[in-house]
Amino acid sequence: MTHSDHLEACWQRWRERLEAYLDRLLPAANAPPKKLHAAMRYAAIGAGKRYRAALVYATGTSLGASEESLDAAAGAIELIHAFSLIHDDLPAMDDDDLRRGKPTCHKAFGEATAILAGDALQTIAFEAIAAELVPQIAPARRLQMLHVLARTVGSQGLAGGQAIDLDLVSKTATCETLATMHNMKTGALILAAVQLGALTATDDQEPLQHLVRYAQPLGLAFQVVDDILDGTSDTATLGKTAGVDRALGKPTFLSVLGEGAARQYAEKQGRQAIAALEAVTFDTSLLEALARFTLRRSH
Ligand code: GRG
Repeated sequence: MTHSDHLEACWQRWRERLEAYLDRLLPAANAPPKKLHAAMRYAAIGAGKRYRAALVYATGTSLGASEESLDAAAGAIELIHAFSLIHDDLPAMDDDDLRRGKPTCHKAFGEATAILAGDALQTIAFEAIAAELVPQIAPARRLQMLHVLARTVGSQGLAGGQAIDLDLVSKTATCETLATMHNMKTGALILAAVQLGALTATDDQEPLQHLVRYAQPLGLAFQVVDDILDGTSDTATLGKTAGVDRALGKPTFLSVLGEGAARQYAEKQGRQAIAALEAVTFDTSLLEALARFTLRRSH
Protein backbone atom coordinates (compact mmCIF):
# COMPACT_ATOMS: atom_id res chain seq x y z
CA MET A 1 0.00 0.00 0.00
CA THR A 2 1.39 3.43 -0.93
CA HIS A 3 1.51 6.23 1.65
CA SER A 4 -1.22 7.97 -0.32
CA ASP A 5 -3.50 4.87 -0.23
CA HIS A 6 -2.84 4.51 3.50
CA LEU A 7 -3.77 8.16 4.07
CA GLU A 8 -6.96 7.73 2.05
CA ALA A 9 -8.02 4.68 4.10
CA CYS A 10 -7.30 6.48 7.40
CA TRP A 11 -9.06 9.64 6.19
CA GLN A 12 -12.23 7.70 5.38
CA ARG A 13 -12.24 6.26 8.94
CA TRP A 14 -11.49 9.69 10.49
CA ARG A 15 -14.33 11.25 8.49
CA GLU A 16 -16.80 8.66 9.83
CA ARG A 17 -15.52 9.14 13.42
CA LEU A 18 -15.82 12.89 13.14
CA GLU A 19 -19.34 12.89 11.72
CA ALA A 20 -20.50 10.54 14.49
CA TYR A 21 -18.75 12.67 17.14
CA LEU A 22 -20.30 15.94 15.89
CA ASP A 23 -23.70 14.25 15.72
CA ARG A 24 -23.37 13.37 19.43
CA LEU A 25 -21.87 16.72 20.42
CA LEU A 26 -24.35 19.13 18.82
CA PRO A 27 -27.83 19.55 20.32
CA ALA A 28 -30.59 17.60 18.50
CA ALA A 29 -32.37 19.47 15.70
CA ASN A 30 -35.69 19.08 17.54
CA ALA A 31 -34.32 20.50 20.82
CA PRO A 32 -35.46 24.12 21.30
CA PRO A 33 -34.56 26.58 19.90
CA LYS A 34 -35.15 24.21 16.98
CA LYS A 35 -34.34 26.53 14.09
CA LEU A 36 -31.00 27.49 15.60
CA HIS A 37 -30.03 23.88 16.29
CA ALA A 38 -31.14 22.81 12.81
CA ALA A 39 -28.99 25.57 11.29
CA MET A 40 -25.97 24.56 13.37
CA ARG A 41 -26.26 20.92 12.31
CA TYR A 42 -26.91 21.92 8.68
CA ALA A 43 -23.65 23.88 8.53
CA ALA A 44 -21.44 21.61 10.61
CA ILE A 45 -22.39 17.99 9.92
CA GLY A 46 -22.15 15.77 6.87
CA ALA A 47 -20.07 17.73 4.38
CA GLY A 48 -16.67 19.19 3.74
CA LYS A 49 -13.40 17.41 3.08
CA ARG A 50 -12.53 17.37 6.79
CA TYR A 51 -8.97 18.34 5.87
CA ARG A 52 -8.34 20.06 9.20
CA ALA A 53 -9.72 17.11 11.15
CA ALA A 54 -7.46 14.82 9.13
CA LEU A 55 -4.50 16.98 10.20
CA VAL A 56 -5.50 16.61 13.86
CA TYR A 57 -5.83 12.82 13.60
CA ALA A 58 -2.68 12.41 11.47
CA THR A 59 -0.55 14.49 13.84
CA GLY A 60 -1.96 13.01 17.02
CA THR A 61 -1.86 9.35 15.98
CA SER A 62 1.67 9.78 14.59
CA LEU A 63 2.65 10.91 18.10
CA GLY A 64 0.91 7.91 19.72
CA ALA A 65 -2.55 9.26 20.67
CA SER A 66 -5.64 7.08 20.14
CA GLU A 67 -8.14 8.20 17.52
CA GLU A 68 -10.81 8.40 20.22
CA SER A 69 -8.76 10.84 22.28
CA LEU A 70 -8.43 13.09 19.22
CA ASP A 71 -12.16 13.39 18.46
CA ALA A 72 -12.63 16.50 20.61
CA ALA A 73 -9.72 18.41 19.06
CA ALA A 74 -10.72 17.37 15.52
CA GLY A 75 -14.35 18.30 16.24
CA ALA A 76 -13.40 21.65 17.77
CA ILE A 77 -11.27 22.62 14.78
CA GLU A 78 -14.00 21.64 12.31
CA LEU A 79 -16.62 23.57 14.30
CA ILE A 80 -14.49 26.72 14.22
CA HIS A 81 -14.02 26.14 10.49
CA ALA A 82 -17.79 25.71 9.96
CA PHE A 83 -18.45 28.87 11.96
CA SER A 84 -15.95 30.86 9.88
CA LEU A 85 -17.53 29.59 6.64
CA ILE A 86 -21.03 30.64 7.76
CA HIS A 87 -19.83 34.14 8.59
CA ASP A 88 -17.62 34.36 5.48
CA ASP A 89 -20.66 33.66 3.29
CA LEU A 90 -22.90 36.32 4.89
CA PRO A 91 -24.13 39.28 2.82
CA ALA A 92 -21.86 41.64 4.80
CA MET A 93 -18.82 39.50 3.90
CA ASP A 94 -18.55 37.50 0.64
CA ASP A 95 -22.33 37.29 0.10
CA ASP A 96 -22.32 33.76 -1.27
CA ASP A 97 -25.24 31.44 -2.05
CA LEU A 98 -23.55 28.05 -2.25
CA ARG A 99 -21.34 26.17 0.21
CA ARG A 100 -20.43 22.50 0.31
CA GLY A 101 -22.78 21.81 -2.59
CA LYS A 102 -25.89 23.28 -0.93
CA PRO A 103 -27.37 26.72 -0.15
CA THR A 104 -25.33 28.70 2.37
CA CYS A 105 -26.61 28.75 5.96
CA HIS A 106 -28.14 32.24 5.66
CA LYS A 107 -29.87 31.27 2.39
CA ALA A 108 -31.41 28.22 4.08
CA PHE A 109 -32.22 29.71 7.52
CA GLY A 110 -32.07 33.51 7.19
CA GLU A 111 -29.29 35.87 8.12
CA ALA A 112 -30.02 36.32 11.83
CA THR A 113 -30.19 32.56 12.49
CA ALA A 114 -26.99 32.00 10.46
CA ILE A 115 -25.11 34.58 12.56
CA LEU A 116 -26.29 32.91 15.76
CA ALA A 117 -25.50 29.41 14.42
CA GLY A 118 -21.91 30.53 13.74
CA ASP A 119 -21.60 32.08 17.20
CA ALA A 120 -22.97 28.97 18.92
CA LEU A 121 -20.77 26.57 16.93
CA GLN A 122 -17.76 28.57 18.03
CA THR A 123 -18.54 28.23 21.72
CA ILE A 124 -19.20 24.48 21.41
CA ALA A 125 -15.67 24.15 20.00
CA PHE A 126 -14.23 25.57 23.22
CA GLU A 127 -16.62 23.49 25.30
CA ALA A 128 -15.45 20.31 23.56
CA ILE A 129 -11.83 20.97 24.52
CA ALA A 130 -12.69 22.09 28.04
CA ALA A 131 -15.06 19.27 28.90
CA GLU A 132 -15.02 16.38 26.47
CA LEU A 133 -11.42 15.33 26.18
CA VAL A 134 -10.28 12.05 27.64
CA PRO A 135 -9.59 12.55 31.34
CA GLN A 136 -5.90 11.68 31.08
CA ILE A 137 -5.18 15.05 29.51
CA ALA A 138 -4.01 17.17 32.43
CA PRO A 139 -5.72 20.53 33.09
CA ALA A 140 -2.55 22.48 32.23
CA ARG A 141 -2.43 20.94 28.76
CA ARG A 142 -6.13 21.58 28.21
CA LEU A 143 -5.53 25.22 29.09
CA GLN A 144 -2.73 25.35 26.55
CA MET A 145 -5.11 23.90 23.94
CA LEU A 146 -7.80 26.45 24.78
CA HIS A 147 -5.20 29.20 24.56
CA VAL A 148 -4.09 28.00 21.11
CA LEU A 149 -7.69 27.90 19.90
CA ALA A 150 -8.58 31.34 21.29
CA ARG A 151 -5.51 32.96 19.72
CA THR A 152 -6.30 31.26 16.42
CA VAL A 153 -9.81 32.68 16.15
CA GLY A 154 -9.24 36.24 17.36
CA SER A 155 -7.98 39.49 15.87
CA GLN A 156 -4.48 38.11 15.35
CA GLY A 157 -5.87 35.03 13.63
CA LEU A 158 -9.04 34.32 11.65
CA ALA A 159 -10.96 37.51 12.50
CA GLY A 160 -7.90 39.70 11.86
CA GLY A 161 -7.11 37.91 8.57
CA GLN A 162 -10.68 38.39 7.46
CA ALA A 163 -10.48 42.13 8.31
CA ILE A 164 -7.36 42.47 6.13
CA ASP A 165 -9.08 40.46 3.39
CA LEU A 166 -12.08 42.83 3.38
CA ASP A 167 -9.74 45.84 3.23
CA LEU A 168 -8.02 44.46 0.15
CA VAL A 169 -11.15 44.40 -2.01
CA SER A 170 -10.54 46.35 -5.25
CA LYS A 171 -6.90 46.94 -4.32
CA THR A 172 -3.63 45.55 -5.60
CA ALA A 173 -1.47 43.48 -3.26
CA THR A 174 1.98 41.95 -3.15
CA CYS A 175 2.58 38.27 -2.62
CA GLU A 176 3.92 39.14 0.87
CA THR A 177 0.71 40.95 1.86
CA LEU A 178 -1.34 37.99 0.67
CA ALA A 179 0.90 35.60 2.58
CA THR A 180 0.52 37.64 5.81
CA MET A 181 -3.26 37.75 5.45
CA HIS A 182 -3.59 34.06 4.65
CA ASN A 183 -1.21 33.02 7.44
CA MET A 184 -3.73 34.62 9.80
CA LYS A 185 -6.87 33.38 8.07
CA THR A 186 -6.42 29.96 6.50
CA GLY A 187 -2.97 29.26 7.96
CA ALA A 188 -3.90 29.87 11.59
CA LEU A 189 -6.54 27.14 11.68
CA ILE A 190 -4.32 24.65 9.86
CA LEU A 191 -1.54 25.39 12.36
CA ALA A 192 -3.98 25.02 15.26
CA ALA A 193 -5.10 21.62 13.91
CA VAL A 194 -1.51 20.35 14.05
CA GLN A 195 -0.89 21.93 17.47
CA LEU A 196 -4.06 20.49 19.02
CA GLY A 197 -3.30 17.07 17.53
CA ALA A 198 0.18 17.18 19.07
CA LEU A 199 -1.01 18.55 22.42
CA THR A 200 -3.62 15.78 22.72
CA ALA A 201 -0.81 13.26 22.31
CA THR A 202 2.02 14.66 24.38
CA ASP A 203 3.32 17.18 26.90
CA ASP A 204 6.61 17.28 25.06
CA GLN A 205 7.02 20.74 23.50
CA GLU A 206 9.95 19.69 21.29
CA PRO A 207 8.02 18.04 18.41
CA LEU A 208 5.61 20.99 18.50
CA GLN A 209 8.36 23.38 17.40
CA HIS A 210 9.15 21.27 14.33
CA LEU A 211 5.47 20.76 13.56
CA VAL A 212 4.95 24.53 13.47
CA ARG A 213 7.55 24.66 10.68
CA TYR A 214 5.54 21.94 8.87
CA ALA A 215 2.13 23.54 9.35
CA GLN A 216 2.94 27.13 8.38
CA PRO A 217 4.05 26.49 4.78
CA LEU A 218 1.34 23.81 4.53
CA GLY A 219 -1.35 26.42 5.31
CA LEU A 220 0.03 28.73 2.67
CA ALA A 221 0.19 25.90 0.10
CA PHE A 222 -3.47 25.05 0.90
CA GLN A 223 -4.53 28.66 0.27
CA VAL A 224 -2.51 29.11 -2.94
CA VAL A 225 -4.17 25.96 -4.31
CA ASP A 226 -7.56 27.33 -3.12
CA ASP A 227 -6.91 30.53 -5.09
CA ILE A 228 -5.91 28.55 -8.20
CA LEU A 229 -9.01 26.34 -7.94
CA ASP A 230 -11.31 29.36 -7.43
CA GLY A 231 -10.03 30.86 -10.68
CA THR A 232 -9.67 27.73 -12.82
CA SER A 233 -12.24 25.15 -11.67
CA ASP A 234 -16.04 25.13 -11.81
CA THR A 235 -18.85 25.49 -9.28
CA ALA A 236 -20.02 21.86 -9.55
CA THR A 237 -16.55 20.48 -8.77
CA LEU A 238 -15.88 22.94 -5.94
CA GLY A 239 -19.33 22.78 -4.31
CA LYS A 240 -19.03 26.55 -3.85
CA THR A 241 -19.28 29.38 -6.37
CA ALA A 242 -16.22 29.41 -8.61
CA GLY A 243 -14.61 32.71 -9.59
CA VAL A 244 -15.79 34.66 -6.54
CA ASP A 245 -12.39 36.21 -5.83
CA ARG A 246 -12.33 37.86 -9.23
CA ALA A 247 -16.00 38.84 -9.07
CA LEU A 248 -15.41 40.48 -5.67
CA GLY A 249 -12.23 42.21 -6.88
CA LYS A 250 -10.00 40.38 -4.42
CA PRO A 251 -6.29 40.07 -5.21
CA THR A 252 -5.18 36.42 -5.00
CA PHE A 253 -2.03 34.40 -5.52
CA LEU A 254 -3.48 33.54 -8.93
CA SER A 255 -4.12 37.16 -9.95
CA VAL A 256 -0.77 38.39 -8.58
CA LEU A 257 1.48 35.58 -9.81
CA GLY A 258 -0.37 33.91 -12.71
CA GLU A 259 -1.18 30.19 -12.70
CA GLY A 260 2.29 28.78 -13.45
CA ALA A 261 4.12 30.82 -10.81
CA ALA A 262 1.31 30.32 -8.28
CA ARG A 263 1.57 26.55 -8.74
CA GLN A 264 5.37 26.75 -8.31
CA TYR A 265 4.92 28.85 -5.17
CA ALA A 266 2.54 26.25 -3.72
CA GLU A 267 4.97 23.46 -4.53
CA LYS A 268 7.81 25.34 -2.86
CA GLN A 269 5.70 25.69 0.30
CA GLY A 270 4.82 21.99 0.12
CA ARG A 271 8.52 21.05 -0.14
CA GLN A 272 9.30 23.27 2.87
CA ALA A 273 6.57 21.58 4.91
CA ILE A 274 7.89 18.12 4.07
CA ALA A 275 11.50 19.19 4.75
CA ALA A 276 10.49 20.34 8.26
CA LEU A 277 9.44 16.75 9.03
CA GLU A 278 13.04 15.55 8.68
CA ALA A 279 13.79 16.98 12.12
CA VAL A 280 11.25 14.83 13.98
CA THR A 281 11.81 11.31 15.26
CA PHE A 282 8.32 9.79 14.92
CA ASP A 283 6.81 8.27 11.75
CA THR A 284 5.77 11.20 9.56
CA SER A 285 4.49 9.28 6.52
CA LEU A 286 0.85 10.37 7.09
CA LEU A 287 1.83 14.03 7.45
CA GLU A 288 3.99 13.83 4.34
CA ALA A 289 1.12 12.22 2.38
CA LEU A 290 -1.21 15.01 3.60
CA ALA A 291 1.22 17.63 2.30
CA ARG A 292 1.26 15.88 -1.10
CA PHE A 293 -2.57 15.73 -1.08
CA THR A 294 -2.67 19.48 -0.35
CA LEU A 295 -0.91 20.19 -3.65
CA ARG A 296 -2.87 17.80 -5.86
CA ARG A 297 -6.40 18.31 -4.50
CA SER A 298 -9.14 19.21 -6.98
CA HIS A 299 -11.74 20.74 -4.60
C1 GRG B 1 -13.36 33.68 13.25
C2 GRG B 1 -14.15 35.52 14.83
C3 GRG B 1 -14.16 34.90 13.49
C4 GRG B 1 -14.93 35.44 12.51
C5 GRG B 1 -15.02 34.89 11.18
C6 GRG B 1 -15.36 34.96 8.27
C7 GRG B 1 -14.08 34.88 9.01
C8 GRG B 1 -13.98 35.50 10.33
C9 GRG B 1 -12.99 34.29 8.51
C10 GRG B 1 -13.01 33.65 7.19
C11 GRG B 1 -12.12 32.49 7.19
C12 GRG B 1 -12.27 31.75 5.91
C13 GRG B 1 -13.63 31.41 5.40
C14 GRG B 1 -11.19 31.37 5.25
C15 GRG B 1 -11.22 30.58 4.01
C16 GRG B 1 -10.54 29.30 4.28
C17 GRG B 1 -10.77 28.28 3.20
C18 GRG B 1 -9.72 28.12 2.18
C19 GRG B 1 -11.89 27.56 3.23
C20 GRG B 1 -12.16 26.38 2.38
O1 GRG B 1 -11.74 25.26 3.12
P1 GRG B 1 -11.97 23.77 2.60
O2 GRG B 1 -11.61 23.70 1.14
O3 GRG B 1 -13.54 23.61 2.76
O4 GRG B 1 -11.25 22.84 3.51
P2 GRG B 1 -14.39 22.30 3.16
O5 GRG B 1 -15.80 22.63 2.75
O6 GRG B 1 -13.83 21.12 2.40
O7 GRG B 1 -14.27 22.14 4.64
